[in-house]
Order: sequence, then C-alpha cells, then structure tokens
Amino acid sequence: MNEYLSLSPEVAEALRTGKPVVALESTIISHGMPYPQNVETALRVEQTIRDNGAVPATIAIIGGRPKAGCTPEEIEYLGRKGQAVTKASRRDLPVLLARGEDGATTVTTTMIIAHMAGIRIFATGGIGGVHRGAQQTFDISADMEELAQTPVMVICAGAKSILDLPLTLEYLETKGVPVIGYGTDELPAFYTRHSGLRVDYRIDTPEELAGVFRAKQACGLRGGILVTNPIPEEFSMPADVINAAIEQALAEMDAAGIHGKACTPFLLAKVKDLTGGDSLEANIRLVLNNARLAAQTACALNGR
Ligand code: PSU
Ligand code: MN
Repeated sequence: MNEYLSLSPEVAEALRTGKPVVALESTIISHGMPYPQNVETALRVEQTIRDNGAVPATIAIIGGRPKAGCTPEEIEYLGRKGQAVTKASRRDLPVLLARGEDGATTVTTTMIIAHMAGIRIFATGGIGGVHRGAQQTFDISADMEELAQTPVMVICAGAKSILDLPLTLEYLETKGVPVIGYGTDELPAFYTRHSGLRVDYRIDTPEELAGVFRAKQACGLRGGILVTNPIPEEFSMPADVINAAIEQALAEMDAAGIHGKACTPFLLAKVKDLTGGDSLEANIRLVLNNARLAAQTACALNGR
C-alpha cells in the first residue's frame, strides 16, 4: 500500500472484511458551504450512509497524509478553517504530501484517494465541469479528466448551470464517461430537477448501477461512471429563481475579475446570499439524497 495513505481503523476493517464503503469529499466542507452548516451536513451525510448499511469514508489530506475516514474532530477542523484549507486538486497533491500540509479534496482528489484505498463508490453534491465561456478561458474542471481515468462511481445531483451543461456533456462523451440519470432521462441541474438535456441512460435501481460498475471493471475500461440523481421534488428550487441568482453571481464574478479555482466557491457563496440561504438548504438536501443512493449502491456492489 501507498506509504502516505492513512485509513481510519473503521474504514480499514470494512475494506478488509468486504463491508460496503462510500467515499465523501472535503472541499464541499471547507469551500462549498459556510460554517457551521458544513460540519453539520458532513456529519449527517456520514450518519445517512451508516443508516443505509455502509461505512462512510470522508476523504481529506491531513498533515500531508491522504486520509480515508476522517474523525469528527478532523471534520470540525476542516469546516472551521474553511477557505484557509487548500482546495486540493490533482496538481496540488504531490506538493501538499511532500510538505506535510492539509488539503480539502475536490471530486478529483477524492476519486484518486478513494481508488488508492480500494473504495469504489463516492457521493457528493455537484461535480466541476466545463465552465461557461470555456471557449475563451479554457476553464474545464480537472474533475472531467479524473472521471476519464479513475475507476470510481461518482453519485451527484447533476451539474449547476454556473457551468455550460451541454459542453460538459460533450466533454464527458469524448472522454468515454457513462452519464446515467437515476430515475430520469434528463440531466438534473443540481438545485432543480430539470435542465432540458438528456442523459445517456436511465437506471432505476442500485442493483443495476452496481451491475454497470461491475461490467466496466470486468472489461478493464478505465475511468469512472457519473450517476446524476435529481434533488427530491419537495426541495427542488424554482428554475427562474435559481437561474436569476446564477446569472447575477456570474456577472459579479466577472466584474470582480475572479478566475481559476476560486470561481466555484465564489459562485456558491454568492448564489446562497442572493437566494436568502434557500440554495444552501437545497444543497444540503440533495447531498443527503445522494448519500443514501451511494450507500445502497455500495451494498448492492458487495452483494448485501
Ligand atoms: N460543486 C458544488 N460544491 C462544491 C464543488 C462543486 O456544488 O463544493 C467543489 C467540488 O469539490 C468539485 C470542485 O470537485 O468544486 C470543482 O472545482 P473546480 O471547478 O475548480 O474544478
Ligand atoms: Mn477551473
């Protein structure tokens, strides 16, 4: 095993004895939500995974060690320190490890560390994708490339329209990443259930998701699988409200000259303010919903 990797005793035991494990990211804690809702949500997500028969493995880089299975104290630390923790994508990993520093893992680095540990299912809120204006800015999230190369199933609520959703789907098609709608033919747009875009396949059960993962592995096809699970109807935001907030947040981001890895955290915080906190509530609900499906899928994959 990788000399840097650190597994919590619970995660190590689960992996050794074939119990289902679900990976969770930590950028959503440090950069995606404000304190203390970030910590409360992270702990609720872990509980939801336990309630559905699997073991949660919150992933982060702590003191230069890629860690699968953070303690509640570590989650509190990552949440309280917030944006002061490095948002760690693939390019940051070697430097943080060599220097013994901390990092909040994005979808990309969470996939990398999950795979190092032998965890196959990962639940989050939203992924990074092809940004609007990427034709000029080249801003395409490293999450796209990671999905293309690392064999982890990522269960999310689709992508926010801070991204260019049609281009994001094109990119995933080019990279050979299956995009599955859970219980829907339509790509969910994170805060809302509808984007008007079609996914490749609709799947209705955790067992079938597990079967697709198994088939991909059996064929030795590299890369992950993206499962898009719509936010439950009762928590879905009105499209006009959320889209207006996103448009305004994008305009303010351009005016402020923000670019690079600061974009997504800036937009999430701005959208939350513009919606009076409603977007945060939706965000929390959809993450819990994804955690449940991920636990069920991990159980199905392990034949439980
Ligand atoms: N979308 C969210 N919340 C988040 C992120 C995306 O609703 O916290 C985070 C995830 O960690 C994702 C990252 O991997 O932002 C993408 O950042 P970038 O676009 O800089 O690659
Ligand atoms: Mn980017």
